[in-house]
Amino acid sequence: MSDIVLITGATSGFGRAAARRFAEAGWSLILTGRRAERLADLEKELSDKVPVHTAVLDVRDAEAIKDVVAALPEGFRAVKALINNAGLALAPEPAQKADLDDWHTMIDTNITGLVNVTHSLLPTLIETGAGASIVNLGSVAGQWPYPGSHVYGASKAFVQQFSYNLRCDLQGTGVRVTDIAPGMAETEFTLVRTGGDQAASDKLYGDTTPLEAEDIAELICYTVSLPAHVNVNRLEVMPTRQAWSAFAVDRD
Ligand code: NDP
Ligand code: 8X3
Repeated sequence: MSDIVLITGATSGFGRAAARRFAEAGWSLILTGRRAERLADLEKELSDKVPVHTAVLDVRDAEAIKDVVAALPEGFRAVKALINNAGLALAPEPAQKADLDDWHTMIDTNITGLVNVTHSLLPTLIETGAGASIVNLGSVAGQWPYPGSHVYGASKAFVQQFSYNLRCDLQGTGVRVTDIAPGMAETEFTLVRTGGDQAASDKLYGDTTPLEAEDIAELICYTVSLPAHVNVNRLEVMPTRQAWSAFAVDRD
């Protein structure tokens, strides 16, 4: 029987690329996200290659997650890898101009959603034991401050520390935990962050060479496919053409 991966946010970006990469590697796929039509398209695309189960899921809804896990069909229950990828940034403006609802949406999705899914899958992953993995999508924004990152970056700092803390508690179970922290990657991320501003997205990713969703999918698949005794704690990855910048100084 093939290994089983559950991916949150499989309808776009890293999640969709990871679904395709895991299919190439022969894994059975549990694909989740809010957009049913995209899940159906992906199922149609990949189900010739590997078994695919899809479930419409908003990770903010803890009860819905329990239902999805309880309703996993035979052949999809023994999940070996959980990819906590669903997430978003909103409100690119400075903190003092940001909408409080946007802050709550980021916290509810990137923090509460991620712990909801993790909590529901932990018993299964522990039962799977040696070789099981949780991969959490953090960000360089969880480590490095920049203007307009406010709650988004802070939510990804949570993801990093939660990943490390999980490792401590899961020691002895065989379940591995990894925080993958990408830098700038061209997906729908900036469209979502800017409320659908295609020009802003094109400008950010234009005239340079951002990471592609497939780059991160490759790292996700690589991480969970390493021998069971190897745990990658954190992988920070940037485009070669992205680096840190100088401190900002306010002057008279
Ligand atoms: P995309 O916007 O392309 O994809 C985000 C995915 O998250 C979508 O599939 C979306 O699906 C899903 N999602 C959002 N909110 C929810 C929700 N409430 N419930 C379930 N699914 C949800 O962005 P990326 O692929 O770039 O982002 C994936 C992850 O990577 C995020 O956690 C992001 O923070 C992180 N990241 C992105 C970077 C980048 O530069 N692109 C860099 C570093 C980290 P749907 O709308 O159908 O629910
Ligand atoms: C997204 C990457 O550089 O916009 O997590 O913070 S960045």
